[in-house]
Amino acid sequence: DPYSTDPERHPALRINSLKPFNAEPPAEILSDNYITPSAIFFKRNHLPVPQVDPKSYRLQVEGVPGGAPLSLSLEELKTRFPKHTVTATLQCAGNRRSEMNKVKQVKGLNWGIAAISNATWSGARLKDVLLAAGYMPEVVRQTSHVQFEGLDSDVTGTTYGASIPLNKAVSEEGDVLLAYQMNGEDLPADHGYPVRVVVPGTVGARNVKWLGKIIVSEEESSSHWQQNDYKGFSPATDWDTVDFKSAPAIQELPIQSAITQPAEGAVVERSAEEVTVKGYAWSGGGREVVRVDVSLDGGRTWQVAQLQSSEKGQVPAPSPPPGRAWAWKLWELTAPLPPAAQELEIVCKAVDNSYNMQPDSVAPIWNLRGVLSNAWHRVKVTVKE
Ligand code: MTE
Ligand code: MO
Repeated sequence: DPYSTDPERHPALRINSLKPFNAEPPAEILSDNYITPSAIFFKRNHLPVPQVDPKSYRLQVEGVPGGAPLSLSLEELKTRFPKHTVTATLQCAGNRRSEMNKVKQVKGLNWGIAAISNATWSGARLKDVLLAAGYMPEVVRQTSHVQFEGLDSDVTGTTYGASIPLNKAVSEEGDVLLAYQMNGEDLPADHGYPVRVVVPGTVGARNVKWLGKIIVSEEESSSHWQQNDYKGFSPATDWDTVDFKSAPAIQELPIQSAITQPAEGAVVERSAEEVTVKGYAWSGGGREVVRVDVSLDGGRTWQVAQLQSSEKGQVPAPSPPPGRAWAWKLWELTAPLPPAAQELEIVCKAVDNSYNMQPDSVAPIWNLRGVLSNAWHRVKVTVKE
């Protein structure tokens, strides 16, 4: 069993698949912490977790035009390059896929609303490592890509791989990291020990774990996950007609928000007189969430939620520079219970600083892989007299 050496996991996680391991925290506890504890951070593995010996580990860097191949030990990665820390939210392209499944069957893991988490990542800047491998902007085509290969592989030896555009990889403001720490500790085995890529603002799939190799190329990664997966299509496209070459690989993700409390089907007491609603909101590409609207009546009337961008009780973090809002915002609204309502249909929708908003329903954005599921999130609760 290639999975016999997988690490132990926190018992609170809701398991979507055991081998490979895929799990999300219960939504109600996701919004308890601004920084998600690593043990309950969602886990998305396509393959067995590789056992990597930190002493013999080498990170290979290849393909830099005009440069030379570079091989770095873990120690060299930690000591030769400045350590940089970024708080960034990771979201799987399949987050909230289960809502698409209710419209029409899609292919993929049936994620709820918690295939998203927020952590603090520390490591070397990818840009600094590429510079050490001889990267010179003048001699590299700006349309190039940076490919990443994981050390996890299937029985045929095929490894997990993905790529990002070169301009994101080398941008001063892109904050792409070769991270060796998560939340101030060595990366946990499930999250890519000893080194993973963190591409803030970009879909989870490009944040390659157990990083073995970096290749600068004029082509995108040839991996299945870059070419034939993690792409968006029209609701009109089905498995007989789909042409994966016709759509770009998902990179920056769209605006997203969801309600973590109360849970679907919860009961609120009329005598409580008020209801508290909590959730998260985030947008890709470093766009900052500027507002979250909440409705208690299915979207007829709205109230503005309070946004929280640091751990409760702590001094709020300074606003990120424009285009570098990599971390989610938690939000909360306490409102009087509408008189006479026996049921509440709670709805949330977020707005980012480009005024992108979420679509109001799932059907128009339904796609066969069930990715990019970001419609208004709706939760029904009962009011008990
Ligand atoms: N990297 C490797 N090497 N293997 C993987 O299976 N899964 C990707 C990405 N990086 C994956 C990987 C996907 S689809 C997601 S959503 C994120 O890792 C999940 O990161 P996490 O498990 O740290 O939450
Ligand atoms: Mo993912």
